[in-house]
Amino acid sequence: MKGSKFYVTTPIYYISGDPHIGHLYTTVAADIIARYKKMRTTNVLFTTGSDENSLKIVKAAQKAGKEPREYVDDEVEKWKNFFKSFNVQYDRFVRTTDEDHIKAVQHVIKTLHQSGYIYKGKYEGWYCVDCETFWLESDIPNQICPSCGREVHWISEDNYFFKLSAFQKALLDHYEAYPKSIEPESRFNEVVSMIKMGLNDISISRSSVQWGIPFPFDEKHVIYVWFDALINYLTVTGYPNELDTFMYYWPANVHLMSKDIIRFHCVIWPAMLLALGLPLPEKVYVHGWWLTSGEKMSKSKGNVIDPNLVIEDLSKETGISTSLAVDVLRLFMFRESTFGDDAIFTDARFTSRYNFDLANDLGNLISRVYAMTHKTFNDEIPAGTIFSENLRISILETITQYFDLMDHFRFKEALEIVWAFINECNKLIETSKPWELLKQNQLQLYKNLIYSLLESIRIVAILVSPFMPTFANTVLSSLGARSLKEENLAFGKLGFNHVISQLGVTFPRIKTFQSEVPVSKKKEKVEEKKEMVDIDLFQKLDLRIGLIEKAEKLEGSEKLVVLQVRVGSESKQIVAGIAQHYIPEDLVNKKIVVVNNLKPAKLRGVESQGMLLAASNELGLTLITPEKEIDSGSVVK
Ligand code: ME8
Repeated sequence: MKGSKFYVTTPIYYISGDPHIGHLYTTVAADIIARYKKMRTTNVLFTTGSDENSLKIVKAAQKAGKEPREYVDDEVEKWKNFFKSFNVQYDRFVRTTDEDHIKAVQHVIKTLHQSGYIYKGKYEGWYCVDCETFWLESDIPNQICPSCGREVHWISEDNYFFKLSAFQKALLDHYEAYPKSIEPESRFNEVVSMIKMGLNDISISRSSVQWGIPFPFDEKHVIYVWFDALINYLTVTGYPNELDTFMYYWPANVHLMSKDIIRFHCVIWPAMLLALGLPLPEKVYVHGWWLTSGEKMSKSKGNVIDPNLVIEDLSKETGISTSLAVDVLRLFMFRESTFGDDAIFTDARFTSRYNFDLANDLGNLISRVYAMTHKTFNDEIPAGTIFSENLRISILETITQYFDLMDHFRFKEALEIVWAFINECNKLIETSKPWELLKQNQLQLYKNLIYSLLESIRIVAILVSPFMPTFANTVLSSLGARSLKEENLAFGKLGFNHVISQLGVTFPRIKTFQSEVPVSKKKEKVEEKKEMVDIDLFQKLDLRIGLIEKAEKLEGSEKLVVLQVRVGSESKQIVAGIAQHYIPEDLVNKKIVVVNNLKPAKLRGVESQGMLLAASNELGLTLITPEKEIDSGSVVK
């Protein structure tokens, strides 16, 4: 195998539930990375898959009245179709029941046994079936799993163990040498302190369970599901038999996942690789959670965002095709979230992103430029050159910054750069006054302008193509320019005289949108009536307009944000329970209503010198803000 390579993975999913936006997020992130790398002519291996040898599967199969094998064969098709419908182009969907995976796992076990890293012992301890995780007594006050909150079970059986404890120093040395191998940095620090606290050997077999990969030299045991699952990252490279592809693709360039599974990926997995004498992955990139109604999505809470429903609603509301609606959701997920931080899905955010970024900015640019091409040139691309030196520089800078940000998985910022360029093009239409150029008979300048704008649209289409592949291909083919490769990002690739096909209104505006759990399905809430108060009591409250100048999440709290709020000439600190509804950076510069004369109180040890007003219902929470511009410090009455 020749040339540069990039190998990107997602976790392999437990397919006993339906896929939701969280699973889609990781998988589309990998797809975006893969498409971006292909744009830059790198050989890519992008894999995802299903984690099937778990107890969860046995339970779900029983519930469905099926044998585990029949159950996984049925479920896996749902997941594959789901990813396909979101335009995910993986190279391999690995199943842990695949023959080559079973062989790879058994090979690893044999190798580690021969080298003395696997030994037999007795396991006694707690186990969470839902997380497939062993827990120490000290981790689980009340026998409740710290990860999912469900009950844990006591296990006592003869097991095989992996000598994880032997790798504490080697892992710490590795992380000291490669501090960028886990990102974001906060996750790196978390992992290093986890390792410093000491590592115990881990049980890697179960004798009381039949479903799973048999231990190669002791068939009474099956291999612990996590030990088996992690090895999928080797299986897909051809390990251990296809040495050429294995040596070409291994180590992985990046493993993507969310924060709940970093101990497995950043402690156990590298220790297994060290024990095998194999190189460690270049990077583990840990993204945040998608939250809805302020909580991590989970089926049991009934707050899961179903991406199919989002697409269906959007398509119905706007009339755009479902494949374009897929692009919109793909774009939204990465324009809205900072990759690495938690993100919140609400209809309001989805609608305003769509209306501002697509209907206004991008959609307007395309319809204005295409309309001018139609009107003056009868849809033919005019023979022109770059309109101005500024535009040339701006294109070059946009591409350079985009590459740098995409290389570091900073998707949101990369898209911001592209959108800044889109808006520059929109501004160029206003400042260059094309209708006046025509009136003044400056035809060549007008041709240069239209050609440059069509070229800019073509370049934008290539830049957004990893996120919005259908949109990119539609635009490119309307311009008669198909290639998504990096070399086509150069200005001047668009052929003259091609007759463009008009696209109409690419993104019609959304007026209403509803894809969260409908209110009607939520439990009825009993209206809470409060006793009547007289006006004197109300007038004792000093309500003021405040301007949020700074907002930070309170370390160690899921709910609290610490705000610095200007109220007239005074600045005060307010601790508010809104972290699950707002991203702190989005709060800065918002004007809110503050209860200014509330006695200070301490929340989680931090002083709060007031309170803000907000309204909430089952779907979420919204801050009360003034309807018109008004100075901070103004009295609210
Ligand atoms: O953990 N927000 O599988 P899993 C963002 N089989 N991402 C989310 C999410 C959310 N609300 N919910 C899920 C397993 N994810 C194991 C993995 S790998 C060798 C074995 C994504 O089905 C995220 O990537 O529970 C998370 O790490 C993964 O789904 C967990 O998937």
